[in-house]
Amino acid sequence: MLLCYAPQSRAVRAAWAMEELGIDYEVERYSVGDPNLRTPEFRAKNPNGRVPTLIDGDITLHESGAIVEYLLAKYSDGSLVPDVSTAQYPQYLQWFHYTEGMIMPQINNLVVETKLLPPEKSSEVHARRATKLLTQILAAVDAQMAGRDYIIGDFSGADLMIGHAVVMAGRLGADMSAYDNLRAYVERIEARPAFQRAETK
Ligand SMILES: N[C@@H](CCC(=O)N[C@@H](CS)C(=O)NCC(=O)O)C(=O)O
Repeated sequence: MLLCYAPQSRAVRAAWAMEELGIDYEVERYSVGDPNLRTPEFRAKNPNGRVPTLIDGDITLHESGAIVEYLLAKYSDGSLVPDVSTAQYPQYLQWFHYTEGMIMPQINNLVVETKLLPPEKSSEVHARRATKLLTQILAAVDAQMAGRDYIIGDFSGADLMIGHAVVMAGRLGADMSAYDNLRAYVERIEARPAFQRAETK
């Protein structure tokens, strides 16, 4: 198993999933904005020239949510995914997909404005708007976390997605001062040894 990885990127989710599941994997390391992601060789693995990209034998996947679902379906004993007959299952889907659907678009905007564009092309107005929207979108996650240690109660595959996104949001400057539950969630995620290993591949 080979993971094309960059630190401080969505590739951490894929590495974290494999660390939690105890899967052996190799890492090909890049950085966000790396010209090596734009080569024809790399684009043959991922047409968008991005990470994560997972290669498992003759299977290549290049969408973080799909990679996490694939790893859980193929290599977990089912422990990180609630059974479809339970009340937790629709909640699992909801928060798993809230990550790329709601949180990440604002994180993308923020990263573009604050990290990727050169100062003469970036816009403080756009960055402020993205930070404000990101903070608003996190309110629903904070409410969901009330009385829970993880997003659906027990640690699950949904945390691999949304837990990572919430950690990223905090590091990028989302205002979590009113979100006590979220701040505790971030601490809980960052304390997991598998998450720590995944961050430093
Ligand atoms: N929806 C995709 C997004 C992938 C993506 O945008 N990855 C970013 C890092 S978080 C990337 O590879 N950026 C590299 C670059 O633009 O240089 C996923 O979830 O995997």
